[in-house]
Amino acid sequence: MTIVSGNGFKKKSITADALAMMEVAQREGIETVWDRLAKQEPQCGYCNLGTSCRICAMGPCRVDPFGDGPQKGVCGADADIIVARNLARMIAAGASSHSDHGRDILETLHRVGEGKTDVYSISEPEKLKALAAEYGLETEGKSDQEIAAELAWEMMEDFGMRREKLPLASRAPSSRQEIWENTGTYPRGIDRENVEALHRTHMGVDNDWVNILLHAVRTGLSDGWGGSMIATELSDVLFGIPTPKISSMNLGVLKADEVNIILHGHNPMLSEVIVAAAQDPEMLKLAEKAGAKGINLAGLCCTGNEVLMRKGIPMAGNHLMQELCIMTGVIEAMVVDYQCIMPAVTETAGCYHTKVISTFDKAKFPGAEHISFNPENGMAIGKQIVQSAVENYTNRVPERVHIPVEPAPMMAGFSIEAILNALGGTPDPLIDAIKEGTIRGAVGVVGCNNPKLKQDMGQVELTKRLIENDILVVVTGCAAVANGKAGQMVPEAAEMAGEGLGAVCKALGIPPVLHLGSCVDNTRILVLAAALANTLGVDIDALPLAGAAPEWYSEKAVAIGAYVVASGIYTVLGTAPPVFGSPNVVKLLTEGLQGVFGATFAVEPDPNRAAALIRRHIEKKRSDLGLSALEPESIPMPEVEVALA
Ligand code: BF8
Ligand code: SF4
Repeated sequence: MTIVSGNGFKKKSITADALAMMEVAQREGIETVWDRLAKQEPQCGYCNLGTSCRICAMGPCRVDPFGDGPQKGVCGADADIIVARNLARMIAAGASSHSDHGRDILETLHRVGEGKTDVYSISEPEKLKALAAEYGLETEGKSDQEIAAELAWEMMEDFGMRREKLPLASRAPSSRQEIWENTGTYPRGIDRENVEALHRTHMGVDNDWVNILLHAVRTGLSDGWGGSMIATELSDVLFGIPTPKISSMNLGVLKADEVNIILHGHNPMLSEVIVAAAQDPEMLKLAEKAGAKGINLAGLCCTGNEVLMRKGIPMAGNHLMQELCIMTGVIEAMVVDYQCIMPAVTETAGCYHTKVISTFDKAKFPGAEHISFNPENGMAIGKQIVQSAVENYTNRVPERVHIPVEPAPMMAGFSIEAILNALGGTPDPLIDAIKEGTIRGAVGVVGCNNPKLKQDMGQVELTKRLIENDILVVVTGCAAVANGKAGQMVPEAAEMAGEGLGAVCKALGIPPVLHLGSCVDNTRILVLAAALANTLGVDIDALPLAGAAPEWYSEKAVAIGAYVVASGIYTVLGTAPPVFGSPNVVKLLTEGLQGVFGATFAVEPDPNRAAALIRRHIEKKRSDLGLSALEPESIPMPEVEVALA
């Protein structure tokens, strides 16, 4: 095997733990995501532009919009149609992933309602009742279990075809809902929009590229105001509303003298059970017998974020750490559910004693041990998984143990309820600070790692520039983990913020970068934005807000981008989406959407330039609201000087 990352690995990450483990990979001849990327290069130019199509057997086709090659596929589809279809399919896949996760949580609520589970119960009865009221259900005199059953039954309709509008979308300002109605993008049924997206993008159905993209937006909205929102709301109801707590991040959270279990994936159903099973006296005794001092759980990706937010479980790393963490030699089991789990992890684990344990029947990994998770007897399965990890402790090879860094402390747990609580119960202090200009605005910095970009740099640098210019940053997903590792999420990080934001954070004892949770929890940002807009009596697009996904890689991130922009929030992407083969589609996404949804996309890989774009946007919004504002163009646009990869 050729290890091509070689001495170039310093360019691949800004984090000390990743660089240290890349050295181990090189020394031991273990392949990583960066090596595989190098072997793919140069990647296909047509696919990068979005102008390749393989959706039917008359193809595959490639069109060459800027050259002398074919301008149409065999069926006659041009670059606009092919790019729009491909983008719509990305959004449908992303929205389906989030929404199917939401469905799994919903089915769990349904089981609680039916009394068919040995492990789950209602943790937040008040939130359950409030949700039931939103769905028009009578709760008076009913038990939590009865309400759970009725609410679950109602929410199952959200996935079907009887609704004309998704109920949770009515949380948006009425002016926003009117835009959705007038453009035919108001989401109806979650499954319906996704299936229709697949139907429309079959050969010979929707061939009007604008019409395709409008439906893609509707599909995205069915995720943001539907499937993802259900996932977040019901996870809170079942597992608890997150509250602020101190925890830690990076590979230093692993323990050399304990059994280490990594929780990787997205769905908190299983990980919540593992958290309970790992505290079971019987399991702890087994661990002791095996010679370990305890059982240490650590998260990866969004499952990690879920248990960090609610239980304070430390986080081993974000997306690009999944192979590297195994090379510490201390992982007894990597327990995976679904999404963003590279199939490569089983091969890396094969170089060590680590077991990869897959748990969902819809997500199997060759080379992994499969323990099928069933919520009805979840605790027994949770214990079986923990026991399997504990029994593996004696197989650890002490000479191969290498935990390269000390953990970085950080604060997580900022649900909207927790933010309002920190503000004294109402959003007014935040609104006042924005009005006064001590806080200029707020930005959601979200999304993934992508090996094409230096790991964590986009997230961390962009966040730095924003907070030092008094812009509050809220984070989710793998972006949040980057900020945590970089020390931007402790209350002391108020020192890194500008004078105005810093003073507010110090007064409240909070960091200038607030961890809102996993990627489905981007819906917390929608809820906060809608609450701010409704309080001020304006639409979301009038607010000094923006979104950014500096290092996104996944289809889910594209779905998020679609619903965030269609909800009125300007969004800057760090990785270019595969749309540049159609100048028409690019113009629509970066300019045309402004007239429809009051927000657009921008693509800017350089975090300093992305920060300037966002600051200009926020100052423009402030000025439009009649608030004190800088002249947007007075904010300098830096030259590209950062080495991106
Ligand atoms: O849903 S941020 S790499 S782990 S897709 Fe995946 Fe991206 Fe991480 Fe979470 Ni979100
Ligand atoms: Fe080619 Fe058209 Fe078939 Fe796509 S749908 S593969 S462009 S013939």
